[in-house]
This record gives sequence, structure tokens and C-alpha cells, in this order.
Amino acid sequence: MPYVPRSVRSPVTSPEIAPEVAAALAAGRGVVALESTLLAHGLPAPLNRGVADSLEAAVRAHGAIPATVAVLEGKPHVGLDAAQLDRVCAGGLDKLSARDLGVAVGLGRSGATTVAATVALAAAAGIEVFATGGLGGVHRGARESWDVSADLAALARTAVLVVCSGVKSILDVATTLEVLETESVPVLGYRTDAFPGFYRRDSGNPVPRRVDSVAQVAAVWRAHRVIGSGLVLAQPVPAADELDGALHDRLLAEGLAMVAERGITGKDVTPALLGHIHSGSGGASQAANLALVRANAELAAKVARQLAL
Ligand code: PSU
Ligand code: MN
Repeated sequence: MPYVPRSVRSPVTSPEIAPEVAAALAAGRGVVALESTLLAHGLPAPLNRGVADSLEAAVRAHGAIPATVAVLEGKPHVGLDAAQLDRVCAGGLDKLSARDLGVAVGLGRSGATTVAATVALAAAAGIEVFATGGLGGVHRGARESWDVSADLAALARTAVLVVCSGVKSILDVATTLEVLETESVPVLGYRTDAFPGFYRRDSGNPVPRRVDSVAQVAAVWRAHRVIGSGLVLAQPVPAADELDGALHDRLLAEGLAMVAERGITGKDVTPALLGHIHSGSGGASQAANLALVRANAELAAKVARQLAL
């Protein structure tokens, strides 16, 4: 972060690191950061609590240590215990983007962290691999609304490798890819030539570069990370869990109309759209969401392990 005197310290740059995570970092083992907004604001309770466990288990199963991130009573945490995960999944937490971290600390609030906030805290803790579902990006209609996720700005200034299933299909995907190019964020397709569309395997856009092995990912990351920007490693939802295309397009169109009609803006847009798709698809979109996040956590663990070799 530029123009800040080195003597200035804050919990935002010195988060509380769980003992197991601190030990893994000290030993040079692979660690994967996980965000909490997808749990608290992207999925309903009590489903989200099981997802929290299954993501952490997926990371462990592939030889890395998970570190779920949140702010509790004004304290940023990297790595949560079971009771803290209960708290995150119980509801009522703020949705914290990067700009909200200082506000939450200063006012003693509790909140789940978005991609933008999570990568800031993960980087502060010394973690460079992160897994999520779908990145935030440029919203449809952003030419009027100026609604562009802070996730993009965070990737522009943070050296972190984000494993995701592309950007959320509720967004203007082509424009989001343009912004990632402008911000010097490389985009790699993992065993795909098509940039994934979150619930769908193909967003209709090509990936700038395809990779087929974790060793290739690690080689690119080792060379890129000194630049200071992040990297997107995009993996499509498993084929068996992909949401039906016609159903997806119908629910998305309905959701966009509902958001416009109700005047929903700002940070409430994404949860409202995901909620509409989840409730309208009879569980199919949730199944897709769970499958893709779990697969991303697994791939992130493999990358973190490779980087720790
Ligand atoms: N991935 C998911 N579900 C989610 C998100 C990602 O599978 O809910 C969250 C992430 O936390 C991401 C946020 O940072 O959506 C983007 O919100 P916004 O568009 O308001 O920036
Ligand atoms: Mn927004």
C-alpha cells in the first residue's frame, strides 16, 4: 500500500493469525485463504456452515492448511475456529469490502470479507493463494451505474493468486476481462480454452492463456508475483454440476429486472441476484456453486503445495 509511513500499524495490516496457520506459514507449508462473504451473503444458513467445513476439508485433503478470513468484534482474523465459523454462518454480519476493513476495526463491528477484503488480509498475513467461487467485476449497466466490484482494484494492487470459476455470470464478463488486462492481472484458464462463467462452464469469452498443470501455474506465479498485481486462475464448474443454460439465462434476466424494479444498488446487488437464482433453480444453482467452490479450494491447495516445494 503506497504512501503510508512504515511506522504506522493497524490490525488491517497485522491481522490475528490462527495458531495452525501461523505455524504452517513459519514452516513454509502451503496455506490457502478462503473468503467468508460467499458463506455469509452468498449462501443461505444452515447450508453455509456445512460448506465452510467442506471447503476447509478440501484444502486439507490436498496437503495445505485453510485460513478462512473474517472480522469479528473489530478484529481481523486469518484462520477461524469452529465457533468463529458458526458466528460467520449464523447471519447478521456486515459485508466487508476492502474499504470497510478500517471502518469495521475502528467501530468494533463483525463482518464477512469479500474477495477484495480477504486478499488484503491474506497478503498482510503472508498468504499468496486464495480460493473463491466467482470473482466480482464490472456489473451489467455499469456505464450508467458505475458499479464495478472492488475485487478488481484489489487484484490490481495485491500480489495474490486467486483460484475461481471466472467472474460471476451476473456481470458484464467481457468488460471485466478488459479491466483485468488494464490492471495487469494475468488470466489463466485451467485446462480450458473458454473463460468460465461461474454457474456455466463457458462465459462466451476465450481465456488469454491456457495452462494444463499445477507446475505451469506455479512457474507463472513465481515469475509474475514480483510485479505486485494478482493473478486469476480460472477453473470451470465440474461438468456434472453445471447449471442448465436456458434456466440460468431466464433466472438471471428475472433477477436483473427485480433488482432494477426494487431499486437495489451497491453491495446488495450481488447477494440479491445470487439469492434469486438460488431460490428459482430449486437447488441446482446452489449445487453448482458448492461444487465449483470446492473444486477451486482443491486446486488452490495443490498450487499452494507446489509453491511450498
Ligand atoms: N463467489 C461466490 N459467491 C459469492 C461471492 C463470490 O461463489 O457470494 C462474493 C465474493 O465475496 C465477492 C463478492 O467478492 O461476491 C462480490 O461482491 P460485489 O459484486 O458487491 O463486489
Ligand atoms: Mn458493487
